[in-house]
Amino acid sequence: MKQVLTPLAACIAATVALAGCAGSGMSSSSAASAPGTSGSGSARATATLQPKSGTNTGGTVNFQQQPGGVMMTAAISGLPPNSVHGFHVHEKGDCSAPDAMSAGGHFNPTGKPHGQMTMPDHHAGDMNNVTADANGNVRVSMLLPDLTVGTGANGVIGRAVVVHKDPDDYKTQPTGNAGGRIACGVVAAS
Ligand SMILES: [Cu+2]
Repeated sequence: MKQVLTPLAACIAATVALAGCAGSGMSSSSAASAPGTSGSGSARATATLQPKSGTNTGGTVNFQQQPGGVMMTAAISGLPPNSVHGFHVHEKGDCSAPDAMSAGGHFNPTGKPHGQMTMPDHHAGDMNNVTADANGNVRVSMLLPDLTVGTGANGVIGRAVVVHKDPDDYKTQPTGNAGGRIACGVVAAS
């Protein structure tokens, strides 16, 4: 199982209207911009997903500031084959609980109802469901328009990324009825 994302693959997935990929390179450049600032074209953050609720689910989630929002790229492993899972940014950067309930609810700085990213009303931390392949792996990128890579009001740094046991129905309030929390990772500047 590969858990290492290639920047090239992320850029291919993110080709739409993005000029930043050309400069993303293969090296980390955290010194180039102060972590925690928002709006920087190069601000990045990462969450390492840890297994929760007795699962073997893990992975890595990267965030990079782009002109239209935050490009999120995830590599997740250890899921049941072909399974679908709710996937959100949660408000508290605390994955300490065995069931990850310590991460709190969905990150919702603007007080919106829960929904799908494409719907007018949704939490800033609402992301689309992720679907595992036949080997139980996920590789996906999404542009998250309501977030920044920073520590401000809409910032992902200091939040948590949660993978749920079940699919998000995009309508049940405020959780999407996505079931238990099977992996969790705290988002830190990178
Ligand atoms: Cu969630």
